[in-house]
Amino acid sequence: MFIIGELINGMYANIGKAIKEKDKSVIQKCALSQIQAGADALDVNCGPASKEPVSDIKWLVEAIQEVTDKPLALDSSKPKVIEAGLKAAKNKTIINSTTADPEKMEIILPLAKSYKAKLIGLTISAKGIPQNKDQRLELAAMIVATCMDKEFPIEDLYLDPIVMPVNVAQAQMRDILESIREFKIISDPSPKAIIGLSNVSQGTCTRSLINRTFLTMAIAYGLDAAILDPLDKDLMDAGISTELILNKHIYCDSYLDAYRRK
Ligand code: THG
Repeated sequence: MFIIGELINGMYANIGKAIKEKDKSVIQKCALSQIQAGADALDVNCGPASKEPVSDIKWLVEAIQEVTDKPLALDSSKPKVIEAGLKAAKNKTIINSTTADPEKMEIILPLAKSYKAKLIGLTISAKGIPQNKDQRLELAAMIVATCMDKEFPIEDLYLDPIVMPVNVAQAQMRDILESIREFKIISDPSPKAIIGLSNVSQGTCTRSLINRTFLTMAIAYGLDAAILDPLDKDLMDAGISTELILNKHIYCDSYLDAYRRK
């Protein structure tokens, strides 16, 4: 499982404040603690309150790069913000994200290609978030077809079914899980599947439990990557144990320690 740490997001009060006050040490500590906990990459999102997201993302990328070479997932709906992040980044990047809209893909795909970035494609269109599996798969197929047409490597494409909070969309959880499985058979080579995990538990009072239950299920349905809170140790342990049971790691009595030391 490829883990993208979600905590460098201006939506969190401490990060929003650090961005505003240009306090590098808060960001750098947050980066290092997520990596220490097992993150393979870091999501970078200026948050809804940022008034200057183009300069803020540049500042964030530069601050993070002073302490780590891990890949950065540049998280913005604005192509100009993503481009500023790509320009500032010295290491691997993941564009988070494009939608299935042709106009959006027209702008994002050339950026992904010229910066050799991986790409997250959200199954969302101008009509909004899909309400069932068929709508998700239709948008996923559109994204895959456009990538093929524009010669973007499908192995570098991560499809995201858009996880909704279980307390407002309980009837959609099964569709989301089945979408993950079916994304993988859209084409050969296959696109990968990713989710923003914490969305599932927003507004609930048992967040950690719901997060790790959903992660376990999503991995069983073929999930390749997740944006999540790597500081949640029970969550990380659930992910490692699920992969063990699916025969993705060799077993020993101390497999959790052994996995972390890798
Ligand atoms: N898919 C993709 N990218 C994404 C998402 C996705 N990026 C953003 C988001 N969803 C994933 N990241 C988070 C980060 C935080 C939370 C949820 C998802 C979260 N935050 C607390 C809340 O809203 O309750 C904030 C707590 C606080 O303010 O301290 O839940 O789906 N591709």
